[in-house]
Amino acid sequence: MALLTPEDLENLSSQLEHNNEIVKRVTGLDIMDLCEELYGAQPNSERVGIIPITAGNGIISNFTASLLFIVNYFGFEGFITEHPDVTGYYEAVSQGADIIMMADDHIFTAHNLQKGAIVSNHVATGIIYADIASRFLEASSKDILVICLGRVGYAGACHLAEKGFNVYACDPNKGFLQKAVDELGIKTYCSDDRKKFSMVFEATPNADTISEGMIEERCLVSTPGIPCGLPPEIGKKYRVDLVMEPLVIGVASMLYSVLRK
Ligand code: 2YH
Repeated sequence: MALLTPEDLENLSSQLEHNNEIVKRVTGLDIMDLCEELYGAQPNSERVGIIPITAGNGIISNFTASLLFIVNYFGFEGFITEHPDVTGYYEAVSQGADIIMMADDHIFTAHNLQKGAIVSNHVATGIIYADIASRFLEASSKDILVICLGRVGYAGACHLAEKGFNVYACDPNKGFLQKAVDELGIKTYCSDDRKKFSMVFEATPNADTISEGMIEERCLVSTPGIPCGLPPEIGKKYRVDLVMEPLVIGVASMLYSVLRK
């Protein structure tokens, strides 16, 4: 997954509002209710310590402030540590954090120190975006397309297979595809099949991964990918409902995910 940029994090609040409306319209649940249902848990005054991390490419301006906004929006208490890195970790735990959130260039994690639950942003993001796609009220069948089986896509495909959906997947990496076929029992999607989907979970970091041949009119595309895999002209022509947002939905999934063991 690409490193977030400060520009990705602009207008987080309006992006959240916009996506919340779409999620509610297409699934019947808003993001908060969907998280509660997905994980069977609710926040109970947990304190979230958010630690800036300087490793690798270093601090992304707005990143920890955006996390604090999200933590508060979903009803958790939160604070950003004054110091980064190990000193920040010591500070967070000393100040009574129940949940630690921090990210370097490779992993963004939430760790519930009370419950011993830990999750990566890749897995939590995959699960929630796949789950949103699978809840499409207007779905024409239980067939669902997963585009890309990297860390995000695989986690989502696994969740969908466990939920009993007919999961079809494509990935240019044949090894990834075979692994998912063997481990999850999913089917490979081939454009020659001329099969079209009403539910699509797109998990690539690339633009233009969705073509006309893949989708039904008025389908739902759920994607955390930056840039968006759905070309705008196809989205318009097929009147696609698009759920796509850079941070909030994945972080909500992380927070609720670590509320249970
Ligand atoms: O954006 C990222 C990475 N792509 C990992 C995310 C995995 N989905 N990391 C954010 C780095 C934040 C920085 N270290 C900070 O400001 O603390």
